[in-house]
Amino acid sequence: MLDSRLLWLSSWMIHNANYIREKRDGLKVGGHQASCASMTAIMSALYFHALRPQDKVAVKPHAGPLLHAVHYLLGNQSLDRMQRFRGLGGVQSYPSRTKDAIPVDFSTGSVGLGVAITAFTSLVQDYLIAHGQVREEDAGRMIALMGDAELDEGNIYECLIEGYKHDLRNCWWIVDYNRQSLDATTADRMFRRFDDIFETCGWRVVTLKYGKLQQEAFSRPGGKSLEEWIDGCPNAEFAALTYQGGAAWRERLLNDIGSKPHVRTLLDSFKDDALARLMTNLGGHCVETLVEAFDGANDDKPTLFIAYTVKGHGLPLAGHKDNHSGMMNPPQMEQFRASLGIRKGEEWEPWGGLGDNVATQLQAFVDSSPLARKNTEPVAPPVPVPARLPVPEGGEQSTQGAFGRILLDLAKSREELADRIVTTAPDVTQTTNLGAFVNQRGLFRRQELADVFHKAKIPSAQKWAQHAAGQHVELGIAENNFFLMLTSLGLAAPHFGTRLLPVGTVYDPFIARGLDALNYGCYSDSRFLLIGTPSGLTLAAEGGAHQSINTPLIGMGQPNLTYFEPAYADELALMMRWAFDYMQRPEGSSVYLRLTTRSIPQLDRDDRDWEADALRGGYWLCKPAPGSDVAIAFTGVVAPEALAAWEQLAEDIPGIGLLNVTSPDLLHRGWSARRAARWSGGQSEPSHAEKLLSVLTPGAGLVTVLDGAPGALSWLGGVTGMRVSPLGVDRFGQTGDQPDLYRTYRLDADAIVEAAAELFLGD
Ligand SMILES: Cc1ncc(C[n+]2csc(CCOP(=O)(O)OP(=O)(O)O)c2C)c(N)n1
Ligand SMILES: [Mg+2]
Repeated sequence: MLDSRLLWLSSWMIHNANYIREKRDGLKVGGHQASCASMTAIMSALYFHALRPQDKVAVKPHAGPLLHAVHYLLGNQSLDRMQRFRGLGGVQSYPSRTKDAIPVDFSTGSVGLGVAITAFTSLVQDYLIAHGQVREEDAGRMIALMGDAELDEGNIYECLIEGYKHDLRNCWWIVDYNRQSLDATTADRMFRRFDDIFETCGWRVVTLKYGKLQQEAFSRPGGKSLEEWIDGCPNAEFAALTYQGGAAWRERLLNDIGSKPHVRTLLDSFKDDALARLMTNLGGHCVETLVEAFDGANDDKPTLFIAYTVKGHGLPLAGHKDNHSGMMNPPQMEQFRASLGIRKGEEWEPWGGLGDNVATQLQAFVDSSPLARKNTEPVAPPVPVPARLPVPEGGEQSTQGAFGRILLDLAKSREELADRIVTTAPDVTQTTNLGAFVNQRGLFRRQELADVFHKAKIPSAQKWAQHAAGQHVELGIAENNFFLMLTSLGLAAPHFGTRLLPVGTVYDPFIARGLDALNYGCYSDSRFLLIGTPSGLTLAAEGGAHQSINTPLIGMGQPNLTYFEPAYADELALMMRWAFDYMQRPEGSSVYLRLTTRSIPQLDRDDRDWEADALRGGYWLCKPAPGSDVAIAFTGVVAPEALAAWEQLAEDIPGIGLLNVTSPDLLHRGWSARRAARWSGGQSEPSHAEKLLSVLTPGAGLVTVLDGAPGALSWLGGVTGMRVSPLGVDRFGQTGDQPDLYRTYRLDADAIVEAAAELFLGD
């Protein structure tokens, strides 16, 4: 009965948004009635029976309305928000941790990612158990309710492999196996393939093909023939017959197996409606079958439930190949309402159409479910961050090298911060300078593993003992996994009430490989420190495939991620300290640092006056004279070229300024927020970019330069109306040594001087 309630409420919510609520823009509102209908029994059995308070669930994105219906019945969701489904401030289209008002354990939307995140969160739970921060007896199950088309996403298999390596446990994936995706019915050839794949990776596979009605019918005379027929029926034909209904089922079955013993009698015992119900009484629609299966999987082995279903089950859309975005029309909806006995005007009543006694009993049942006892997400106590992180010594340093040394210093310290750092990398631990931290703090493994090379006394710089207290999670090369791992680690605070400070390193160009997973993590408001290194064509000899170009634009364009690109080691130490603090603030975000392996001469600083501005996005390395009409603005590794050009130019253009843009992201955000604030209220102070640039004369010339897409800095010209000459990289790189490449791509001092001279002299 609960499943038909969920079916009604989800269908009605979508119907209301599309057919009843006023529309102002002529745009489709949408919603997925058929995808919801497919899962009502699964959701009922899970939420009102199997789920325990400590379990966490990712719900198939297009079944979001069902999750809201569940919480509506529990009294956690308001009528107002339900009525504003897909409208501003209303129920979100797809479950969202950050935008929805009900408890959402995992955001979903980009299919596949919301599934794999459950596995990584289970690994994080194991990490916390091993580190004494979560008790084994409190371990929850991480559960994904997924569509069958999600099984086509590559990141699922990357996750399976990684999960196997890490001995994944406490994870259930429940497939709504309706054998329909958005466009089509699933290829029949995939039958049983998923069993093989998952079993190979250590999972138990439980297939729920038949419901109790079918099982009973199969046990009757003629039943075996019916069962064999169902097993042999191609997916598309099964779907089409489902759509056509009882009479079509009968005709087809009589045609195919009517001459077999007892079949006709068996079929005659069902009227058309009952026959249609029988034929679609698949395992995933039978609460009893589901409950038994969930109860049966009572250990911690990762388990895949393949629950056979019909897309649009119980609705006139059932089985139609175009039903993914299909919707019941108003007459169909009327009929559906009437069939449930719900009176007009009582459509939003949680138990409309049911007698008072039944309604009271159902409400009591729902209120006593473990879900009703689920606590709100905890707030983790903050981890103290030291006032300063020591700056590594050395006249010449690269930011990547300095990063490794700052982390090593932390690893050797007794700071609580150091105990809460967890590092991870997609098979690039050594080449991104994480190795020293790992030598110090060890590799995390639930079961201890000896370092074979160390035991055999084979010399190696990497002493990677693997044990439960280790603080580095070594991953295979798949960047999607890397970002999902970071996301899960960065959600430890709201998920488990204890904060981890994840630090992940990846080759900067390969951020693009995991970009959707990075976006997913940011959308979930997970908090981590992402190190993209090495970056840019400064990487020189590695060639064009490894030289990142547009990552500064990713850093600027990605919400919930603050991007910095330091030039010097002292800037980096400052930014890392800031990041560890900012990652923990309610208004904070994840942080991305774009680093390099090129060593450059460090500066002798006389003071720390530059620091506050560096954390706002930029500071004058060489202050311009008031009213100066030319300046150079640079970001990151091209600092020596910018300085050399500045020195040359200063002879002819006294008072020329040199601006070190430490975060194009913060500068741009502050500037555009200030513009918007003129109309929408808020910040009334000039932005940092305006303050920095307003010392120059209006219409002054500005040369911008970075080892990346020039658009990351060229916008600076718009701040006070300057003429800009943007230097940067807008073509693929290639092999070469650094001087050759800087000359070829016009990042060298000569190019900066030429551009500045041209601006100074006028175009
Ligand atoms: C990465 C990604 N690609 C495409 C989509 C668009 N999309 C949403 S649902 C869907 C098909 C889903 O089919 P299935 O997972 O079988 O779910 P069902 O609706 O059949 O339950 C697609 C292609 C998406 N949400 N995410
Ligand atoms: Mg499907």
